[in-house]
Amino acid sequence: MRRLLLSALVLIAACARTPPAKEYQLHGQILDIKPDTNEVLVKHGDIPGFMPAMTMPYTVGDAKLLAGKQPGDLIDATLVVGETEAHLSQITKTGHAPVVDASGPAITASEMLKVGDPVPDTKLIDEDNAARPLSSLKGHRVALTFIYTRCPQPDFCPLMDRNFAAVQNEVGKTPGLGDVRLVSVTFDPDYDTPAVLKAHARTLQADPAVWHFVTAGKDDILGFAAKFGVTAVPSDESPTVITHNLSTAVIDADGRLVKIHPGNGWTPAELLADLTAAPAPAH
Ligand SMILES: [Cu+2]
Repeated sequence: MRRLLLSALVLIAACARTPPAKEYQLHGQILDIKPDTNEVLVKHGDIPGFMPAMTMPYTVGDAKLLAGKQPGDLIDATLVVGETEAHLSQITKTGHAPVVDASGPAITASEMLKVGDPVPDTKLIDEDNAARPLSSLKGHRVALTFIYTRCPQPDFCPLMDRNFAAVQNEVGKTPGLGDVRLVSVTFDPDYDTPAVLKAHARTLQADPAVWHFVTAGKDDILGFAAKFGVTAVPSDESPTVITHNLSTAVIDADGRLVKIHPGNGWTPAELLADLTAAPAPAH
């Protein structure tokens, strides 16, 4: 669980056009320190305009920032969010308090799916405005990712789209992968209506028999996304820009989680290998 949380949330970035990194102040408590990877797990309050209160691992820009720090330390810190990474640039100890529960207090972690868990059957609506619950895809190996169509950051949602298009093309050429289905879930349901998703699918030359674009009510979507470690909040610079991270999941033919690829570093070849390794559905 801890490993999953760390990996899933390492890549947080403002999905925003402005190249200069943005800085946010956070106040919280250190729950854990991993000096070998320059990571610190922080339980923090709201970061206005960026993310709600949660427990998150952060990378530090300089290992020296962790010197003398201990779990339990109360801190003020500066979070620098660039286009593809985020790190703490400054940490000031302001006090110390007992750590109540270092093993599992994380809001996101407790909600996150573990490998082998059944993926919940959220009421999803596809680009044809038809019900497309995940249970309708039982018997298919599924790759699922999260996007929004207006994402201005080429290495984020548009990269997920390009990767899925590449996976779709390979699936079409590989007889043993004929059951595979792709699902792109929008976390911007206000804008990404079924009609918008349909136009987006056309632009990507998505095969409607293979690749579905789905939405749902906002609460349903955000709750569903959290299970994969995805947070999506409106940015403070523009109502059309959503600050978010990324997560791509492989789900087996029985609807159970096989793997999560956090962030944008995975390749279509890796996803195809995961899909190939998942048991093919029984005929
Ligand atoms: Cu994006």
